[in-house]
Amino acid sequence: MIELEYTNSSNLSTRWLGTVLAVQANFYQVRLDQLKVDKLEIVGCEHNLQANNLQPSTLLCTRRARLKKIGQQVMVGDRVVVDEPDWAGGRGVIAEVLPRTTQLDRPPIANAQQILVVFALEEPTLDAYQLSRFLVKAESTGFKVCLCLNKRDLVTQQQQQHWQQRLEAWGYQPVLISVHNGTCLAQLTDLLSQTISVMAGLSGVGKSSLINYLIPATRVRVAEVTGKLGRGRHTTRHVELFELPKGGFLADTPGFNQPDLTCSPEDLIHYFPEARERLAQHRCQFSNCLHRNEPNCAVRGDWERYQHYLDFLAEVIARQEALNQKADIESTMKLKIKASGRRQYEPKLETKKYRRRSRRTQHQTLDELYDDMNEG
Ligand SMILES: Nc1nc2c(ncn2[C@@H]2O[C@H](COP(=O)(O)OP(=O)(O)OP(=O)(O)O)[C@@H](O)[C@H]2O)c(=O)[nH]1
Ligand SMILES: [Zn+2]
Repeated sequence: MIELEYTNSSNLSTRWLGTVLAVQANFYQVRLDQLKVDKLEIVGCEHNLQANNLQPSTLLCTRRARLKKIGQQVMVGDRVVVDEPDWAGGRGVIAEVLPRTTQLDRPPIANAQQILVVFALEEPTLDAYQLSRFLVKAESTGFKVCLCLNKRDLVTQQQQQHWQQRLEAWGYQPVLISVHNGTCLAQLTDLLSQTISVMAGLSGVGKSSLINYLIPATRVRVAEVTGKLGRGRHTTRHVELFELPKGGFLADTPGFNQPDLTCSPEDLIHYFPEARERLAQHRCQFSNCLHRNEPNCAVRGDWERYQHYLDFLAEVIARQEALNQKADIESTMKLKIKASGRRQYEPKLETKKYRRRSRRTQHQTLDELYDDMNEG
């Protein structure tokens, strides 16, 4: 058990607990909890606060040199202990980073518990394959995945029903909303409260609009939908946490259109909830079944996204083969960048037989050299 001491007599030793909202260069924006920490006991990730009431605040912090020295990174979402707040200047120093419950590397966020995949029913037109790719990528984090479809004002009741049923068959309970009309947003607010959620989705689906609606004080820039594809411009740049009025935080992530699938071929099937369901009921005959043509496969069959699975599988296999090939090349060749800037692989001169030897060694090892030449 780690115990952080707190001395009541001096303001300088006051310690506060907060959440890192944004990171820029060596500065951290920290939202302090509403409560002042009198005594903080940490057992694993649990913490226990005895506190008195003071106003909440956001401080711009640096981190203690000691943290830098031990290589302690501070991420968005981290729970941190802030020392010596300078209330007038709005500054503070991060003294400790509490143990993380989860860690995402891309985007870099600590302590998130769910991914909110946001797509639009129209503008841009909802594409099942693209949505499937986002969902698979989201599932690969191991977090809970929530699905939200925006712009319901742009489609008919029938189209809404169609997607609702179709996505239920995929194993999701989508929340259909319209940020413009404020429809069904209460349901979404409940899903997001008291947890850190990471939002992901195509550019232009209304992620910034959603944040502005849920947290009106933020005023994130919203782009006009432009161009033939009906997509908004990329306006979201950094990872940042937004505090929700009912508690919890929402992280916006830079818009991206084609998430790479980087999982292993064996893991891929587990990122399809409807296939997980099949696997929970029956087992494939072979433990290394990739669910293509293997006999007695429990997964192959009549489900809508089976073809998506096969396509994604081909993609992850190709990616893995390319990586293996690259590793092979790099173990025997080295990349040289020529004066012209051209990149070229050359054999590594590592083995004895290619190295230039000193005269003395040459003489001493003539026999060895002779053997080498004969072998070559
Ligand atoms: N009809 C309709 N349009 C919406 C709705 N929500 C957002 N929009 C519009 O969709 C466009 C794109 O919205 P943004 O909030 O910028 O989209 P985004 O997902 O944040 O885009 P990136 O920042 O590029 O990732 C804007 O023109 C919004 O006004 C909605 O519920 N209905
Ligand atoms: Zn199988």
